[in-house]
Amino acid sequence: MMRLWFAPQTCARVTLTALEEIGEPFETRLIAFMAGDHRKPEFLSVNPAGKVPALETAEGVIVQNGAILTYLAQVYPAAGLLPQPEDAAGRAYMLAELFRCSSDLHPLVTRFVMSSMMSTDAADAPRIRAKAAEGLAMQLAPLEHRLAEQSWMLGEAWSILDAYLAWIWFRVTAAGFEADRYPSMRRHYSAASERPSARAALLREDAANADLKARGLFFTPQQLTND
Ligand SMILES: N[C@@H](CCC(=O)N[C@@H](CS)C(=O)NCC(=O)O)C(=O)O
Repeated sequence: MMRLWFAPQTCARVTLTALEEIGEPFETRLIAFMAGDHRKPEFLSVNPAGKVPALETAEGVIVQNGAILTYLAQVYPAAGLLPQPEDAAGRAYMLAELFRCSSDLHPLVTRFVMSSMMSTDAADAPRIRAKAAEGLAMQLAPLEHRLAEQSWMLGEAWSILDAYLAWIWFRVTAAGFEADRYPSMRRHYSAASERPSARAALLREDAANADLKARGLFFTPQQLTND
Protein backbone atom coordinates (compact mmCIF):
# COMPACT_ATOMS: atom_id res chain seq x y z
CA MET A 1 0.00 0.00 0.00
CA MET A 2 1.30 3.47 -0.82
CA ARG A 3 2.16 5.76 2.10
CA LEU A 4 2.02 9.54 1.86
CA TRP A 5 4.05 11.73 4.20
CA PHE A 6 2.14 14.98 4.43
CA ALA A 7 1.18 17.97 6.53
CA PRO A 8 -2.16 19.80 6.38
CA GLN A 9 -2.39 23.07 4.40
CA THR A 10 0.83 22.32 2.53
CA CYS A 11 1.33 21.44 -1.13
CA ALA A 12 1.02 17.79 -0.08
CA ARG A 13 -2.72 18.48 -0.35
CA VAL A 14 -2.33 18.11 -4.12
CA THR A 15 -0.91 14.60 -3.83
CA LEU A 16 -3.49 13.76 -1.17
CA THR A 17 -6.24 14.81 -3.60
CA ALA A 18 -4.65 12.72 -6.36
CA LEU A 19 -4.64 9.64 -4.12
CA GLU A 20 -8.28 10.24 -3.19
CA GLU A 21 -9.14 10.61 -6.86
CA ILE A 22 -7.46 7.26 -7.63
CA GLY A 23 -9.48 5.57 -4.91
CA GLU A 24 -6.98 2.84 -3.97
CA PRO A 25 -6.33 2.42 -0.24
CA PHE A 26 -3.30 4.35 1.04
CA GLU A 27 -1.73 5.27 4.37
CA THR A 28 -0.73 8.69 5.58
CA ARG A 29 2.03 9.78 7.92
CA LEU A 30 1.69 13.21 9.47
CA ILE A 31 4.68 15.53 9.65
CA ALA A 32 4.27 18.01 12.50
CA PHE A 33 6.37 21.00 11.42
CA MET A 34 5.98 22.65 14.83
CA ALA A 35 7.58 19.57 16.39
CA GLY A 36 10.38 19.64 13.83
CA ASP A 37 9.41 16.25 12.38
CA HIS A 38 10.68 17.37 8.96
CA ARG A 39 14.22 17.57 10.34
CA LYS A 40 14.15 14.30 12.27
CA PRO A 41 16.03 11.19 11.09
CA GLU A 42 12.87 9.16 10.53
CA PHE A 43 11.58 11.55 7.87
CA LEU A 44 15.01 12.49 6.49
CA SER A 45 15.55 8.80 5.75
CA VAL A 46 12.45 9.02 3.52
CA ASN A 47 13.16 12.44 1.98
CA PRO A 48 16.60 13.86 2.80
CA ALA A 49 15.37 17.26 1.57
CA GLY A 50 12.99 17.35 4.55
CA LYS A 51 9.99 18.35 2.43
CA VAL A 52 6.47 17.04 1.99
CA PRO A 53 4.98 15.44 -0.01
CA ALA A 54 6.94 12.19 -0.13
CA LEU A 55 5.21 9.11 -1.45
CA GLU A 56 6.39 5.62 -0.59
CA THR A 57 5.46 3.22 -3.36
CA ALA A 58 6.28 -0.39 -4.21
CA GLU A 59 8.92 1.08 -6.52
CA GLY A 60 10.55 3.31 -3.92
CA VAL A 61 10.06 6.81 -2.55
CA ILE A 62 8.96 9.50 -4.98
CA VAL A 63 9.29 13.17 -4.07
CA GLN A 64 8.34 16.44 -5.74
CA ASN A 65 4.67 17.00 -6.46
CA GLY A 66 5.31 17.23 -10.19
CA ALA A 67 7.08 13.86 -10.27
CA ILE A 68 4.55 12.21 -7.97
CA LEU A 69 1.61 13.45 -10.05
CA THR A 70 3.08 12.31 -13.36
CA TYR A 71 3.92 8.94 -11.77
CA LEU A 72 0.39 8.47 -10.42
CA ALA A 73 -1.17 9.64 -13.67
CA GLN A 74 0.81 7.03 -15.61
CA VAL A 75 0.33 4.16 -13.15
CA TYR A 76 -3.41 4.86 -12.71
CA PRO A 77 -4.55 6.15 -16.11
CA ALA A 78 -8.21 5.43 -15.35
CA ALA A 79 -8.17 8.15 -12.67
CA GLY A 80 -7.65 10.79 -15.37
CA LEU A 81 -5.28 12.87 -13.26
CA LEU A 82 -3.46 14.26 -16.27
CA PRO A 83 -3.85 13.93 -20.02
CA GLN A 84 -1.41 11.39 -21.47
CA PRO A 85 -0.58 12.79 -24.93
CA GLU A 86 1.65 10.59 -27.01
CA ASP A 87 3.13 13.39 -29.08
CA ALA A 88 6.12 15.29 -27.72
CA ALA A 89 4.55 18.72 -28.10
CA GLY A 90 1.31 17.70 -26.37
CA ARG A 91 3.26 16.22 -23.47
CA ALA A 92 5.46 19.33 -23.25
CA TYR A 93 2.35 21.52 -23.11
CA MET A 94 0.91 19.46 -20.25
CA LEU A 95 4.24 19.49 -18.36
CA ALA A 96 4.56 23.25 -18.82
CA GLU A 97 1.25 23.67 -16.98
CA LEU A 98 2.46 21.39 -14.21
CA PHE A 99 5.77 23.24 -13.89
CA ARG A 100 3.86 26.54 -13.92
CA CYS A 101 2.35 25.39 -10.62
CA SER A 102 5.42 23.80 -9.06
CA SER A 103 8.22 26.04 -10.37
CA ASP A 104 6.67 29.46 -11.04
CA LEU A 105 3.76 29.77 -8.64
CA HIS A 106 4.76 27.69 -5.62
CA PRO A 107 8.01 29.65 -4.92
CA LEU A 108 6.00 32.88 -5.13
CA VAL A 109 3.48 31.42 -2.68
CA THR A 110 6.29 30.68 -0.24
CA ARG A 111 7.73 34.19 -0.54
CA PHE A 112 4.33 35.82 -0.17
CA VAL A 113 3.11 33.70 2.74
CA MET A 114 6.36 33.31 4.65
CA SER A 115 8.26 36.45 3.68
CA SER A 116 9.63 36.88 7.20
CA MET A 117 11.46 33.56 6.81
CA MET A 118 13.07 34.54 3.50
CA SER A 119 15.72 36.83 4.96
CA THR A 120 17.87 37.00 8.09
CA ASP A 121 16.74 40.62 8.41
CA ALA A 122 13.06 40.85 9.43
CA ALA A 123 12.94 44.37 7.98
CA ASP A 124 13.19 42.85 4.48
CA ALA A 125 9.87 40.99 4.84
CA PRO A 126 7.50 43.70 3.51
CA ARG A 127 9.65 44.17 0.39
CA ILE A 128 9.84 40.41 -0.22
CA ARG A 129 6.07 40.11 0.22
CA ALA A 130 5.36 43.06 -2.10
CA LYS A 131 7.66 41.65 -4.78
CA ALA A 132 6.03 38.22 -4.47
CA ALA A 133 2.57 39.83 -4.78
CA GLU A 134 3.76 41.51 -7.96
CA GLY A 135 4.99 38.17 -9.32
CA LEU A 136 1.75 36.44 -8.36
CA ALA A 137 -0.31 39.13 -10.11
CA MET A 138 1.79 38.67 -13.26
CA GLN A 139 1.46 34.86 -13.19
CA LEU A 140 -2.21 34.73 -12.24
CA ALA A 141 -3.43 37.29 -14.81
CA PRO A 142 -3.25 34.87 -17.78
CA LEU A 143 -4.84 32.12 -15.68
CA GLU A 144 -7.68 34.45 -14.71
CA HIS A 145 -8.14 35.20 -18.39
CA ARG A 146 -8.05 31.53 -19.30
CA LEU A 147 -10.53 30.53 -16.59
CA ALA A 148 -12.96 33.15 -17.84
CA GLU A 149 -13.05 31.21 -21.10
CA GLN A 150 -12.93 27.60 -19.89
CA SER A 151 -13.96 25.62 -16.81
CA TRP A 152 -10.62 24.11 -15.83
CA MET A 153 -6.89 24.67 -16.28
CA LEU A 154 -6.66 22.45 -19.35
CA GLY A 155 -10.08 23.00 -20.89
CA GLU A 156 -13.44 21.46 -20.07
CA ALA A 157 -12.06 18.40 -18.26
CA TRP A 158 -10.83 18.53 -14.66
CA SER A 159 -7.23 17.47 -14.04
CA ILE A 160 -5.05 17.33 -10.93
CA LEU A 161 -3.63 20.70 -12.06
CA ASP A 162 -6.91 22.17 -10.88
CA ALA A 163 -6.24 20.83 -7.38
CA TYR A 164 -2.74 22.34 -7.61
CA LEU A 165 -4.08 25.76 -8.60
CA ALA A 166 -6.75 25.54 -5.89
CA TRP A 167 -4.09 24.88 -3.26
CA ILE A 168 -2.07 27.89 -4.50
CA TRP A 169 -5.18 30.08 -4.36
CA PHE A 170 -6.09 28.83 -0.89
CA ARG A 171 -2.61 29.57 0.42
CA VAL A 172 -2.22 33.08 -0.96
CA THR A 173 -5.76 34.28 -0.24
CA ALA A 174 -5.55 32.95 3.34
CA ALA A 175 -2.46 35.14 3.64
CA GLY A 176 -4.19 38.28 2.39
CA PHE A 177 -3.66 38.23 -1.39
CA GLU A 178 -6.19 40.45 -3.16
CA ALA A 179 -8.86 37.97 -4.34
CA ASP A 180 -11.53 40.40 -5.59
CA ARG A 181 -9.69 41.16 -8.81
CA TYR A 182 -9.85 37.49 -9.83
CA PRO A 183 -13.52 36.42 -10.16
CA SER A 184 -12.71 33.48 -12.43
CA MET A 185 -10.03 32.20 -10.06
CA ARG A 186 -12.57 32.40 -7.24
CA ARG A 187 -15.15 30.52 -9.29
CA HIS A 188 -12.51 27.92 -10.15
CA TYR A 189 -11.49 27.53 -6.51
CA SER A 190 -15.10 26.89 -5.45
CA ALA A 191 -15.61 24.34 -8.21
CA ALA A 192 -12.32 22.56 -7.49
CA SER A 193 -13.15 22.42 -3.77
CA GLU A 194 -16.50 20.75 -4.49
CA ARG A 195 -14.85 17.74 -6.11
CA PRO A 196 -15.33 14.62 -3.91
CA SER A 197 -11.56 13.94 -3.91
CA ALA A 198 -10.90 17.50 -2.66
CA ARG A 199 -13.47 17.09 0.11
CA ALA A 200 -11.98 13.73 1.10
CA ALA A 201 -8.49 15.25 1.21
CA LEU A 202 -9.77 18.04 3.47
CA LEU A 203 -11.37 15.50 5.79
CA ARG A 204 -7.98 13.81 6.14
CA GLU A 205 -6.44 17.21 6.86
CA ASP A 206 -9.15 17.86 9.47
CA ALA A 207 -8.22 14.63 11.24
CA ALA A 208 -4.54 15.61 11.11
CA ASN A 209 -5.34 19.09 12.43
CA ALA A 210 -7.28 17.56 15.33
CA ASP A 211 -4.23 15.46 16.15
CA LEU A 212 -1.95 18.54 15.96
CA LYS A 213 -4.33 20.60 18.11
CA ALA A 214 -4.43 17.88 20.77
CA ARG A 215 -0.62 18.04 20.86
CA GLY A 216 -0.48 21.87 20.86
CA LEU A 217 1.19 21.83 17.43
CA PHE A 218 -1.51 23.33 15.23
CA PHE A 219 -1.05 26.53 13.27
CA THR A 220 -3.39 28.34 10.90
CA PRO A 221 -2.22 29.65 7.52
CA GLN A 222 -2.59 33.16 8.93
CA GLN A 223 -0.18 32.39 11.78
CA LEU A 224 2.53 31.76 9.23
CA THR A 225 2.26 35.16 7.61
CA ASN A 226 3.66 38.47 8.72
CA ASP A 227 0.21 39.87 9.46
N1 LIG B 1 9.23 21.39 -5.05
C1 LIG B 1 8.65 20.67 -3.95
C2 LIG B 1 8.33 21.65 -2.84
C3 LIG B 1 7.93 20.94 -1.57
C4 LIG B 1 7.81 21.93 -0.42
O1 LIG B 1 8.42 23.02 -0.44
N2 LIG B 1 7.05 21.53 0.58
C5 LIG B 1 6.91 22.37 1.75
C6 LIG B 1 5.47 22.38 2.22
S1 LIG B 1 4.44 23.23 1.02
C7 LIG B 1 7.79 21.82 2.84
O2 LIG B 1 7.79 20.64 3.10
N3 LIG B 1 8.56 22.70 3.49
C8 LIG B 1 9.42 22.32 4.56
C9 LIG B 1 10.85 22.71 4.30
O3 LIG B 1 11.15 23.22 3.21
O4 LIG B 1 11.64 22.52 5.18
C10 LIG B 1 7.38 19.93 -4.42
O5 LIG B 1 6.73 20.42 -5.34
O6 LIG B 1 7.06 18.87 -3.87
